[in-house]
Amino acid sequence: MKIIAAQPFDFTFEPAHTALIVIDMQRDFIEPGGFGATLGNDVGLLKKIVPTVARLLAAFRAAGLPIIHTRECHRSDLSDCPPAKRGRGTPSLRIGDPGPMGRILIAGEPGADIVPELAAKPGEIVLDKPGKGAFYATPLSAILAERGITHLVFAGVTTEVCVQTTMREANDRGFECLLAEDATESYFPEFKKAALDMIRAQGAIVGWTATVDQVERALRS
Ligand code: TIU
Repeated sequence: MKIIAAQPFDFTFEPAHTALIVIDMQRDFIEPGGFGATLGNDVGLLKKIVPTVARLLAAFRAAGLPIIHTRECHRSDLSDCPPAKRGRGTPSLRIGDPGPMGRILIAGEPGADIVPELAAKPGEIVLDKPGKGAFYATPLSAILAERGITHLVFAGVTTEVCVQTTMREANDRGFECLLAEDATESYFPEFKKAALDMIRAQGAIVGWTATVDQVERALRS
């Protein structure tokens, strides 16, 4: 057993049953001209966590633990994109429209790829998901069950949208969940703070939070 000095209290885990899930560190959310930018967001904030996420990936790789990368994207015929999602709001480009990094949020287009600094290594799982939560319409439950995973460490973007949705889905499915606070980011700093606060409130009602330093220290211990 290992222990992460987390909030609101220690997170105890067995490395053999623990995996890292890195959510949607894609060019479409992090680089100019992608999905995040079409929604009117300043993507610069998200770019800043790339080195921290890289450190967390390196720690899990060094420990030989499973790593799952997710990508929010849709089939090229948009058959898995609900019209309600595509039609929402007044973005500058809609899902499937051609943009500077290819068609917005479409699988196989350059924008849907993970930023090169965080690319998956051989043996790591890359999971495409049509929703905000990574359990919806994906084989994630089966992938985790096959490997006997009970504990999940989360990183990625954005904190209050895809990361929080996936963490809540995992919590309801019985996983013990910890979010790496400095390896996640939102376009809205106040939403990041609120999401972290609500995750660990009420005795870790959704899960724990800890810094990448704290996770690294536990993995090395
Ligand atoms: N817009 C926003 O904050 N997020 C998303 O649309 N997807 C993810 O969080 N990945």
